[in-house]
Amino acid sequence: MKKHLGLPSVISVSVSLILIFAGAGCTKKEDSGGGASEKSAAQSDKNVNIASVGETMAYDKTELTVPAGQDITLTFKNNSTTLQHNWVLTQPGKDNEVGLEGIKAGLSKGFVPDNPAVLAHTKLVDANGSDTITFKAPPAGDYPYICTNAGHHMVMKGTLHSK
Ligand code: CU1
Repeated sequence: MKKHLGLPSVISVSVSLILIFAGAGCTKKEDSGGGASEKSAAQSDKNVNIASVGETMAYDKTELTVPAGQDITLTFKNNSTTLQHNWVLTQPGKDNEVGLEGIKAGLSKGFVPDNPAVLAHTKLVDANGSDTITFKAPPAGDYPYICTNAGHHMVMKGTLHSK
């Protein structure tokens, strides 16, 4: 059952297309914080660590880079003392749809909907907890990741670069 999501979905797709074209036309990355952050964003690794930031709805990394088609081991550490979070990787342009369906899926499903656009996900991790998953990195491209705990996906998100 696909739902028409209207304008936000259109905007999301448009933004994704813009990002795809921007990425295709230019391999130079924005310099935002000097060499160290550039390296961490560009570094491609089969072992990935990501965490939540304090009591905020944010990941400590908004960009991850992995080698396409390889088996990836990802550990998500939840540093909050109160909030539950997860890490959900989706097909390009599907983050908002998956986030909204996740709310409906509810706590019993860890807010992860039964949707083929979900490529990989951790469990819903309790405060101070962590979860490690393995998954095959998708074909080369840019894929959104989100936390699907109810209300988080609009702000708690990032992009996985598979290359
Ligand atoms: Cu979250």
